[in-house]
Amino acid sequence: METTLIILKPDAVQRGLMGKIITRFEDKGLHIVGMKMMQITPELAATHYKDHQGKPFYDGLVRFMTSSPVCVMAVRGVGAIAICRSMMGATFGSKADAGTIRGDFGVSNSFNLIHGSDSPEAAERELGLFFNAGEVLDFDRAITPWVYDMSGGEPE
Ligand code: IDP
Ligand code: MG
Repeated sequence: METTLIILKPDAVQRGLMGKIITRFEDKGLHIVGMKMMQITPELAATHYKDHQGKPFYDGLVRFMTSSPVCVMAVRGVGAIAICRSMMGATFGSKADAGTIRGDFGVSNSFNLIHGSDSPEAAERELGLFFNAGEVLDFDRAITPWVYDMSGGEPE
């Protein structure tokens, strides 16, 4: 099982879209194992987006991410990182396919509603940035044997 960091960005929170977006992950069968609202500090935004420092959109990105509260989630499942990225859609709302979160709920290229880790290394790093020890919970979910075929012992 992989666990990935999802951030519902300030535009998703302000536009009242948290419930609709969270429902997509739950409906897919993914397991939400951590969730909280928080205000991102400029320091945290800089650390999180360190790979983008120096790019033309960087200052605006940090301003946006710190402008209003976000909802951060730890989302677990087999292949959860790639599944969440495909559910999010392409970076720009104007280009994202219909059926994806960015494609269905937004048109902006910078206000694109959602962040998701893009690799196992990024997921581990980012979960550590946004969640304190004990905030990501390990618990069994009653529906898991119906979400996955467990007949071989492993979720399939
Ligand atoms: P991702 O969120 O799909 O992984 P990245 O390329 O990692 O996309 O960029 C991080 C975030 O920076 C994007 O989600 C978006 O909010 C913002 N961003 C990226 N490229 C641009 C741009 O060209 N103009 C404005 N904002 C951008
Ligand atoms: Mg990225």
